[in-house]
Amino acid sequence: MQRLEAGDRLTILTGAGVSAESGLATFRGGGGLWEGHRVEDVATPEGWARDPGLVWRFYQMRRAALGGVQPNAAHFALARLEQWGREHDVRVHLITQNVDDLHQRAGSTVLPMHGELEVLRCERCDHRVRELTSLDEAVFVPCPACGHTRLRPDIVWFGEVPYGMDAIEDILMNTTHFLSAGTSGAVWPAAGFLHAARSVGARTYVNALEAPANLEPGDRFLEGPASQVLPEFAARCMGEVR
Ligand code: BV8
Repeated sequence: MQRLEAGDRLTILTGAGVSAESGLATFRGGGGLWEGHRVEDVATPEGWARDPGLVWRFYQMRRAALGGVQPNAAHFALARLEQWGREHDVRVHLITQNVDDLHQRAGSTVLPMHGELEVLRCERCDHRVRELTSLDEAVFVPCPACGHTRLRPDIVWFGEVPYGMDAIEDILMNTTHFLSAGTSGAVWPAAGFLHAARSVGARTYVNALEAPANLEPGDRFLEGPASQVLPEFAARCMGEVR
C-alpha cells in the first residue's frame, strides 16, 4: 500500500469483523449472532410480521449491548484516515454493513447501508426516532407521530433494499482505492462492491481472518485482526510507514 496522493479516492466497506474485537458477535462462524435464531425468523419482514415479539427481543438485546462496548483501534484508525484525507485532498468514503454505532463514536462519517440499531421507524407513517433509552425487550415503542402501536427496528432485513444505493454506485464508479474489511462477502449487494471497484481500475485490499467468498486474485489480501491490520493500513495510506 503506497501513500495516497492528492486526488485519490479511497472507499472502505466494513462488516461485523471490524466490531468483533469490541465484543460484538459476528454473524457467521462459531458463537455468531444468528445461532439459536434462523435468519428468516429475526432478520426478514416476514419474521417481523409472524412474531414481532421475537424480533423485538433480538434487536432490543443488541441495542442494549451498544452501551457496554467501545470502538476499537480499527474504528479509530479509519476515523483518523478520513481526517487526514480532508487535510490532503484525499476523499475517504466509509460504507458499513454494521448496524452498531462504533464507527460514528470513533469519529467517522458513515453510510450505514443496512440501517442502525439506534433508529426505530414507523411502518405506518415512516416517522423515525433515534434513541437508545427504550430497551425493554417486552415493551414495544408506539409511534410518537401517528400513535401506531409499535415502531420497528430501522434495519435493512433480507429481501429489503439497502440504504444509499444510488450514492454508493456513484462512489464506487469514482474510486481509485477500495478496502473491504471484516466482511465474509456473503451478503449482497455489499459483496459485489469489491468487484465493482476492481472493474473501474481501483487498487483493492481485503482484510479478514480468512479469505472471504468474494476475494479474487487481483485483490491484495491482508490477513489478520482488524485492530492490527487497519492501523497499519491507515499509516501506510498516510505515508507514516513505508
Ligand atoms: C437485497 C441487518 C434487493 C440485519 C443485514 C442469492 C444470491 C445472491 C443474493 C441473494 C440470494 N438470495 C437472496 C439474496 C439477497 C440477500 C443476500 O445477500 N442473501 C445472502 C445470505 C445470500 N440480500 C438481501 O436481501 C439484501 N437486499 O438484495 O435487496 C436489491 C439489491 C440491490 C438493489 C436493489 C434491490 C439485504 C441484505 C441486508 C441484510 N441485513 N444486516 C442485522 O444486522 O440485524 S446483513 C448482515 O450480514 C449484517 O449487516 C452483516 O454485516 C452482514 C454481512 O455479514 P458480515 O458483516 O460479513 O459478517 P460475517 O459474520 O458474515 O463475517 C465476519 C467476517 O469478519 C469474516 O470474514 C471474518 O473473517 C471477519 N472477522 C472476524 N473477526 C475479525 C474479522 N476480520 C478482521 N478482524 C477481526 N477481528
